Amino acid sequence: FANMLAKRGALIVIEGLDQVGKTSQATNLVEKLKQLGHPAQFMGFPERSTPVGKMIGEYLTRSKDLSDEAIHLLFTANRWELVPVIKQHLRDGTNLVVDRYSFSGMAYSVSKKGLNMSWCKGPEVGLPRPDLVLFLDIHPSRLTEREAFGQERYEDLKFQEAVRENFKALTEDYWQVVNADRPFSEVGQDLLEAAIRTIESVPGKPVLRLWA
Ligand code: FDM
Repeated sequence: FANMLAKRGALIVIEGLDQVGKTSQATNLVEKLKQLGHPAQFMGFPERSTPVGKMIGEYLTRSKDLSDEAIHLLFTANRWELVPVIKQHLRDGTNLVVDRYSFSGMAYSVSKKGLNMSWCKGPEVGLPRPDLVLFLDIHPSRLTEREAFGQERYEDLKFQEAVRENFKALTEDYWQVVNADRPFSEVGQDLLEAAIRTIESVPGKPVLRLWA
């Protein structure tokens, strides 16, 4: 991505446990950014509309079983197949707000025990590195109270506790941890401020490669 130095969009990722409010916050953030004159576009992983995404969807709703290795690689492939779209948006100056990315890919797979960190990381290496990761943090016991919790695979308290620990182990300097156990609008305001700071800082900076 060495030629992407001029005015470009920021790659902003929202991460966190199931049902913490990532999708609503991401959608809201896109709207707020647009209102302030920053071109913005929502994206989410898994993107279930592609052929790979359809297999992931069937796995998550339990209509299909796959080995832990196979589903891990499908989640990664689902990101790689959208890299051209991501790069085009950033080049066009559109800021991307992405609901889950490789950090979910790592945190969930590694929580399965059979898979280790370095094996899981391999296929993620070289994806566009986010300029900002907003980690919506909450204690998992606060999530099990929510109505939709428990419907899909992985929505189990013990598993979510492991996922939270594995997320935290991935923290890097481009991460910001946001306390998500607060009213929606307060969380949203923090996300907006962090996003704008990042958007203003990216022009002239290349898009880096994740874990490379
Ligand atoms: N998930 C999501 C993974 O295990 N790996 C990944 O790479 C991604 C992107 O899929 F339980 C898990 C996390 C969650 C499930 O996510 C579906 P959504 O946000 O509920 O669609």
